Amino acid sequence: PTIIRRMDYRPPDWLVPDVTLDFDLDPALTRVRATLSVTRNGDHDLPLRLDGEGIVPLSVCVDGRPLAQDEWHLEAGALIIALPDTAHSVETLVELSPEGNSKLMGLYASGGLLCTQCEAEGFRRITFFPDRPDILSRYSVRMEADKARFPILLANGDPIEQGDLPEGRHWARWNDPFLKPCYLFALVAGDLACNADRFVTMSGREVQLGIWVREADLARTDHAMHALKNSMAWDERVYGREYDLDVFNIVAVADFNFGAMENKGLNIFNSRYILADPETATDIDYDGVEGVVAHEYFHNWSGNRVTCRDWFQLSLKEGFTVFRDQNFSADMGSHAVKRIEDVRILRAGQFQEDSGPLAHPVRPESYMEISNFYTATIYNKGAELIRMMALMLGAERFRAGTDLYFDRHDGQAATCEDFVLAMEEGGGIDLTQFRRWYEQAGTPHVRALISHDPISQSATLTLEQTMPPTPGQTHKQPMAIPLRTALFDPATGQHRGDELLMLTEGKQSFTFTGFPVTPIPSINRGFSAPVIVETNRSQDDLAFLSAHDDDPFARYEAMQQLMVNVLVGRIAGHATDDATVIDAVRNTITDPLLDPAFIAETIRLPSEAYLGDQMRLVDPDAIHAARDALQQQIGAGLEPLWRDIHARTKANAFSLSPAAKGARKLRNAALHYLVASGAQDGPAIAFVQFSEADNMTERQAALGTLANGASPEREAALDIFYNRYAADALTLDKWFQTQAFALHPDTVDLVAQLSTHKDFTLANPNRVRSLFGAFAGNQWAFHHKSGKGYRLLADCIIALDRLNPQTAAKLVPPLGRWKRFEEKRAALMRAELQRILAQPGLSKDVTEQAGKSLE
Ligand code: HT7
Ligand code: ZN
Repeated sequence: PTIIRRMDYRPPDWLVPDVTLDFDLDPALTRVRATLSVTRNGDHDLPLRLDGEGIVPLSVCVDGRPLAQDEWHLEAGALIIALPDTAHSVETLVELSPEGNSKLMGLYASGGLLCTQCEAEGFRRITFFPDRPDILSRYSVRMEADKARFPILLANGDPIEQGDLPEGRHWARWNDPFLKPCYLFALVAGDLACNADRFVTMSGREVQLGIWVREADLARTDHAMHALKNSMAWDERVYGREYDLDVFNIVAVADFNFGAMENKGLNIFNSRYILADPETATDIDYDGVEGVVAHEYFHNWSGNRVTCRDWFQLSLKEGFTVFRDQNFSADMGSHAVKRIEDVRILRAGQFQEDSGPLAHPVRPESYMEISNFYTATIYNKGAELIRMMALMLGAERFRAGTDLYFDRHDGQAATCEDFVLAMEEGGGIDLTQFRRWYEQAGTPHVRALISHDPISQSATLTLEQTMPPTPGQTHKQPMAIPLRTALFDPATGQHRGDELLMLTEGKQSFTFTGFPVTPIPSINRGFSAPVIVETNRSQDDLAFLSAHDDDPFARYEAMQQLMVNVLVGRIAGHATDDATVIDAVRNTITDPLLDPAFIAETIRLPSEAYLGDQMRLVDPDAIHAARDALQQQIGAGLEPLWRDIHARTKANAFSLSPAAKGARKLRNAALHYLVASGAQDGPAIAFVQFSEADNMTERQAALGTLANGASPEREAALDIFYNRYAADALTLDKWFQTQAFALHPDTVDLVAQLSTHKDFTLANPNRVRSLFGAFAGNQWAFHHKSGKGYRLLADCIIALDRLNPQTAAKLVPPLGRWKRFEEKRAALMRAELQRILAQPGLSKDVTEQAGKSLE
């Protein structure tokens, strides 16, 4: 397959100012007639090239004249036409089979609906078009379909006209007045019910809001609607950005390759990020709905009004939009807890990516298949880059920078460099060195050493940065790293203020006077930079910070580091000071001033995967044993407290208030430790919670706790859960996921059995992710020393690749971590990657991921 390089970017040869699309919709056979006004861009005589994939033209007309067969040809799927003048009208006709489209890209059928997914390169599967994000066009769309099966016809922009046709058919026309790239095109046809509402913008315009779902799901859409209205108000308040069309529609579909899609005026969602009620959705699901609704809405400015010049600039819209949705969610709930959650996600996904064979810069230099670059690096690390710029600038200057960016590039396809320039000019800052964050892959390590001179009563903090090599980048330049720091006086428990230290050189020292004793440094407060900090702080220092740090993230971090040190020590066979950890947990859970949600986050043991990331060679069995033992000790050591917390956090009735959510989180953590303690009645208590809960947050947590063990309650609860929810796909996903995630010695065999269960299907990406995505994230089970786990995942990838290469490719990275495992496991993992690569007809998506994973 061809490699696309950033440096090869050239402006388009032809532009397409106007597009008219005519769809004759039918699941088996849809006809698409496209009329493009094309204009020559610059002085050249190059032909018009319209991308196409899996389509052939039934007819081609130029300026109304049908072309003969020798007046056009196909080249790697693209339609090539030589055109004499500077402006023409080009019309093509193609036929598609939406119900035969298992890739879920282009126009496809899902649960009786017809819908589209065009980002990144799906539009070329619908019609011939220059499928690149720097072609901005005005669209007019006419749809025609059977009225009984598809009573609702939606597209981008505003509805213009509609009418009935003979033989039970009907039609509708939608026009989108805004220039947009074709990846934002969308249509939906189906039998849908609407949760309708309205929003009045800051300039007084009324917008009709609609969330469209199957009739039976209507009652589960209120949270999404609430999130949408909050997002609209937040973007006005925080960024001064107002919505611009008369309607904003969201449609939920069951089969979707991703979370959601920000098509102009017609967002299409994976139903898992729209539907929520207490019976079936956990608090995490509710937060997911809120965050993704906001994310897609915020794209209207960061992505749609200002889009990307090419796909190397993907983080321009994704990193910025994640940063915006993270801040929105923090404003809607707890800033401290949201930051902890976001950092946990970053470390689990992005840090791991950055240290493996698939590491790439936030602005990549090359790709084979762009779908493989919708990564944690582009999204989450990209958001951290924006966060660092916002921190260095301060709120007001950051806003001046974003105002300049939006105003300057409205209606354009821009680059990451354009964003940085706007920050520099609008915010008044020099970001020359900071730009390396876009260029260099890998997570910087910062070694921080505190020393003290009693004579001058000064403390010196020496910071040293190193960047590990990553594929194609062996030598790195020092980064500009903003580190929020405070130095605590151990006697008073106070510090003199938070300072922003800029580490810009390989090694730098910062001296602070007026310290009669060695202070305890609190570094990277708020996780101000996405780096790995290594310090010479003792367990006592960490325990001190876990009790006194006034920065919630740093306080959480101190507790986590305390736990990591004990666990890593145990795994290495050292004697460890477990009492310090147990005391620190006791102090935290008995502190009446702390938010219960924060307590629950802080006392959680680091995951097995995170512990693996701390080791050069991962030993999954030793990690599991050490973590399990510490969990048991914390459980047993504080058993009366867990019982007390579990009892007192029981609510009378369900509420989504932050206090109620925090109580549930802490209650579940307490249950977890109580069961881990080995208390005889642990499983029975979990079973009662499972049976009596009036919400999925408590029910699924109890099920997960039971699934880790071997009690009779385990099977009973799994059976009850299945029988209760077998008919609800999103909830049944939880049944698969809970079992695949279970820290149970038989998980690998159970996942093999579940993959042949009658409710398992490769056709639905949510179901695949709930079983195989969860399993591949279960370090102990997946890395079973027999290699069974690797074979199971590889079998799934091979089978899925024939149906849905994009989703198959997302499952490859766990196999690429072989360098971090002992030779026997590493060889088994490599063998599976080689087996995958040897499959005839393997997709570009999986070829790229598996090929790179072997390097
Ligand atoms: N911008 C959207 C990306 C997306 C996507 C990418 C590849 C294949 C299918 C897809 N569906 C949606 C989602 C977002 O970041 O908002
Ligand atoms: Zn996005």
